[in-house]
Amino acid sequence: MIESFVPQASSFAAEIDNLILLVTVITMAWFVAAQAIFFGFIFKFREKPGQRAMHIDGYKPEHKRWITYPHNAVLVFDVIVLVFAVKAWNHVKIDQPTPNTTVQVIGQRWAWTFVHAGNDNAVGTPDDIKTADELHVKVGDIVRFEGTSRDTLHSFSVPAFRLKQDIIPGRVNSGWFQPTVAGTYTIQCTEICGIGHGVMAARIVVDTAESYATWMAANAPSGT
Ligand SMILES: [Cu+2]
Repeated sequence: MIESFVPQASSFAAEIDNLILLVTVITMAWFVAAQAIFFGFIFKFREKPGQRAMHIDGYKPEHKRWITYPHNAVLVFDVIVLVFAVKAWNHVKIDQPTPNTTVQVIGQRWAWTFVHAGNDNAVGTPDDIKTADELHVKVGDIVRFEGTSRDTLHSFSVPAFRLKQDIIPGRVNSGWFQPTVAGTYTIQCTEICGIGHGVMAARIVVDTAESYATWMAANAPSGT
């Protein structure tokens, strides 16, 4: 359903969408039920000839039950959401699978710069490839990212991957993703970081193995 608006292009995108869908369905069902009962009672117990509208203060046990029973049911649904949320959190944020490559994501007002690992798959070596506002990764690779900021709070977000990570000055905020569909997707800063925040967009190109090799060769620093 959500994928008809934003494509699912990472290994954990479907899990995040299912979680959003679960929360939406549960809250919608309760909203509709609560409103139906609310307006149904207003209509049924309204003042009409031979019947006065009643003032109910909610202190009698038979009235209070209308709050306590649904409240307990909502708590049960809370626990159900929590189980799936913790599962997704562990999968996406806590477990860090062994990466195929690493990339540095650097936020500054108001652009993203990236340091690609190059052929040795390690950053901080002479074959690193530095780019501004364009990140290249290979489809199927598990990519570890290390996010740093040169100035203020930013947030690295790739909607098609259902990925969002705050980038905090003075820290390295790391994470991972595995792109599953080749294509070009939007990167957005999702933390209000100043007057240019709205234009702090970049793109991520998910290359096929061949186009990734071509890009790496074309952009390799001279002498490596
Ligand atoms: Cu920003």
